[in-house]
Amino acid sequence: MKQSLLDIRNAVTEIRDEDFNALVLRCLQEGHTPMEIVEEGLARGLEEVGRRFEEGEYFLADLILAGDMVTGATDMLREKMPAGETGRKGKVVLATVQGDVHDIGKKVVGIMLGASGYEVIDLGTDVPAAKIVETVRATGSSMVGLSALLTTMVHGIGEVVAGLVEAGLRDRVKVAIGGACCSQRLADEMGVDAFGESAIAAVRVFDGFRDGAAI
Ligand code: B12
Repeated sequence: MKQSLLDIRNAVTEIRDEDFNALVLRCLQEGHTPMEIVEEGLARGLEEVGRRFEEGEYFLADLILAGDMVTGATDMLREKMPAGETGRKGKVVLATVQGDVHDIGKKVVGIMLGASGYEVIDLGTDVPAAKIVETVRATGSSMVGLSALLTTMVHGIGEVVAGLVEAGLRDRVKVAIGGACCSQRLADEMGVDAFGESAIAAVRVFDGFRDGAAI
């Protein structure tokens, strides 16, 4: 791995925010794509922060600081992404499930989907199932992306599926999930159509939805 990507990863892991955005910019200037910087640098660094938190070496304040560092860098990278022909591929309603405020990964997924031609309706974090279903109905969207990082909140995924069924929308709407606590197994259990392990996978998943259905 290139040194500058490693430097980004280490800065996040060790929560060194001094000159952090300059480091990210340097990496861009060296020719790395925003996606490489996110996946190889920022996300890997956060993974290690999460591990240290789990082991009691880091505290909540550290999670917050690391999260802020990465959010700032992600917002900066968003501006460097090519604007796709927005909406060409259809509308995706994106949300983090109720009770969960993690949004860095969802934002990255939104950036990638936008850049590859989807219109992204990002409802934010901690979103009740009813609001997601209502947005699908009101916008006529046929795709939903749900982010879930907390094991304790995954039931929110099932609530969205149930809400779509109840509203008579399930037949024409495809649902994908992603986030640290998601897996193909969880997707099967919750009755959703797909699981994506990264933002790049998210594009593949939603492209697959379009190919498989008359949208
Ligand atoms: C940063 C962080 C925070 C920040 C979030 C800031 C923010 N604005 O998002 C803050 C400090 C707020 C936070 C709070 C908490 N957190 Co936290 N957090 C993290 C951490 C370190 C990184 C998450 C992250 O941003 N990763 C980087 C992104 C890029 O990766 P990602 O989210 O996985 O997204 C990628 C893919 O999953 C995928 N993807 C994501 N969404 C979607 C959606 C679709 C549709 C698709 C296809 C793909 C996809 O693409 C993304 C890009 O590649 C993780 C550790 C980890 N390993 O995940 C813990 C972690 C998720 N947190 C955890 C916990 C316990 C908490 C708290 C409960 C702590 C507490 N005691 O209060 C609170 C909960 C608050 C709440 N109600 O939600 C646990 C969850 C354990 C569990 N399994 O339930 C983790 C795993 C840490 C740990 N190892 O213990 N956290």
